Amino acid sequence: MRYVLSLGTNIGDRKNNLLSAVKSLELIPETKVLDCSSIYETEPVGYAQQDDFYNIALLLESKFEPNEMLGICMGLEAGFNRVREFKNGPRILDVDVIFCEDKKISTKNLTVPHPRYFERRFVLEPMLELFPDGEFFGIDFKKFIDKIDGQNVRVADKLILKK
Ligand code: PH2
Ligand code: MG
Ligand code: MG
Repeated sequence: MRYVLSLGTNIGDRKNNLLSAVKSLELIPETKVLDCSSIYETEPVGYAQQDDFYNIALLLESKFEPNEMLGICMGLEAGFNRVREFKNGPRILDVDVIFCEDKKISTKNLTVPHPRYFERRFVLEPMLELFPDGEFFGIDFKKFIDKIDGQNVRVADKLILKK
């Protein structure tokens, strides 16, 4: 199955946090990181009094079902000793499932597509770099970008991954 994940961090060595997270994902069996966006430095959304984030989008191919992928993402966060202080607050690593192909999932623990992806430039711009047509499995996500006011993002760096 093909997944789009969004990763974010605004505590510590942000680039290194992203790099270690991607490396950990590459170690998961029958899971491949097919593509990775540039690193975007992004204004915090939702709670402004915190440092800017580094965000990336990833395209993954995995045999795991969405609820298992959620477990993988949460396991990654736990590996960084992430502490959940408050909603939208600072975090050392956040790994969110944005899309699983064109599946729609709504359970207690998981909503796919991600319930707020369309109002977040820090999710959409890195995704647009991976899918320049602005769509994923027929989902037109590009149309949302123009509706977003503000939320500055800029390409800040790149992760070098071996193919
Ligand atoms: N994540 C949030 C809330 N706000 N803002 C930016 N720029 N980047 C994020 O990853 C982010 C956020 C909740 O997960
Ligand atoms: Mg999130
Ligand atoms: Mg999350």
